[in-house]
Amino acid sequence: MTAFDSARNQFADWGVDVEAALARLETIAISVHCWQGDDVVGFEARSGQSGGGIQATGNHPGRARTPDELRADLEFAYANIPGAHRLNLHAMYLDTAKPVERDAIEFQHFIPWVDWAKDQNIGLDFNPTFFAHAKADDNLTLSHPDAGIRDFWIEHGRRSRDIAAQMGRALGTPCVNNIWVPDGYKDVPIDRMAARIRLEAALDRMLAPPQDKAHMLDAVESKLFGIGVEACTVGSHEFYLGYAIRKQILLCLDMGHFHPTENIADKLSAVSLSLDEILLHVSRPMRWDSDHVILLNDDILTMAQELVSANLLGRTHIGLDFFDATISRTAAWVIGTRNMQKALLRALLLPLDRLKAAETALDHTTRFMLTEEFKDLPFGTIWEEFCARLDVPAGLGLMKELESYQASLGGRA
Ligand code: RNT
Ligand code: ZN
Repeated sequence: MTAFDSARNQFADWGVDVEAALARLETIAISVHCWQGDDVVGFEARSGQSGGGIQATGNHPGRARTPDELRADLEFAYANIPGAHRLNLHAMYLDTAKPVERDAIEFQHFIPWVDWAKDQNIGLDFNPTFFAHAKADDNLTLSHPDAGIRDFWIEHGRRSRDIAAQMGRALGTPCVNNIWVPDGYKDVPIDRMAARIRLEAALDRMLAPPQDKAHMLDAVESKLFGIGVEACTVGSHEFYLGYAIRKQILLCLDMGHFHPTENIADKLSAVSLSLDEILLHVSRPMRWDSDHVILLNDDILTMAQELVSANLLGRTHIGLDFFDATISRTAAWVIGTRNMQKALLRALLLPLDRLKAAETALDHTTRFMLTEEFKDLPFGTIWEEFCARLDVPAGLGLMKELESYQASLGGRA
């Protein structure tokens, strides 16, 4: 009997169907964020600094400097992540010979990405870029008091929605277009209401042109605070929760965008009662929205458990949002994405029916015994089998791959 057979039997003893869990896991596409590959710099002429409170720290060698380098790194990453996944692109990653202003971007500027995605058989997601730009230097974009600046960003957002729709149509899978703006105030504002009314009106205009949900889905992402906007974030959680419900669009929950002791997993069942679909930015805040690479820790495990237990996988888009420039960027992508998958696998391998029955019967002792005894089961053996079946390395073999790829990037300045 192989180690896998014996592990499968152990799970079966608890009433858990390992094959069903593996089959389900294989269908879950994670949207891998392009910006971990180059420290959120992008391919516009002005780049170099992200702005808007977003900052990657570190100077590890091998940052992708061109779209071709980024695509090569992504190909390597996908080859070491089991299953088929997606790419989450930002507008600032356009692939053009000449610079193009944000209010002039078009689908044609992203065609190399779309062709590549077709070739790789992956879906694309998209984001307008409302930071790292002279017109965002006040940390105000869609809520700026200057109507000209608001118009500029509304145009950028509308074009991004068009581009997303064309990406979705070209690839045959809806492209989630996520709107995050850095808007806020460093010090205590007098007129929060005016800023929020401006943001709402700008969003209304941006979202007014109809788009086909078969091709693109609108999402809005809230935030608690950022560097330089400590006193007030215009697009707060309450602002966007209400907005997303009223507009019947997706709400994006970023794990770094809440008070550090809030449990983001707990929010899924609550918001899903009022929303059709959810977008997640899976991240790891440390003391603040620091965007550390996700570990296989309790926060991620609880998130995955809620997605499975509340039956939300079918209407949740799982995106990643972290960036660490102190370690190999490709290793960050691969290990981070695999951690999300491992968390989902662990959730899919739980004896949820028994746990739910115990809870319904107020038998909290059984619930407690089950969750704790279950932690000793051989999850790692099942994960290794998943990797082997999908032809990607695990353990020492994976480390060797990651190290030699990183070593091959030595020529990049
Ligand atoms: C910023 C938001 C946002 C960005 C990306 C790059 O705090 O989390 O999602 O990280 O758009
Ligand atoms: Zn985010």
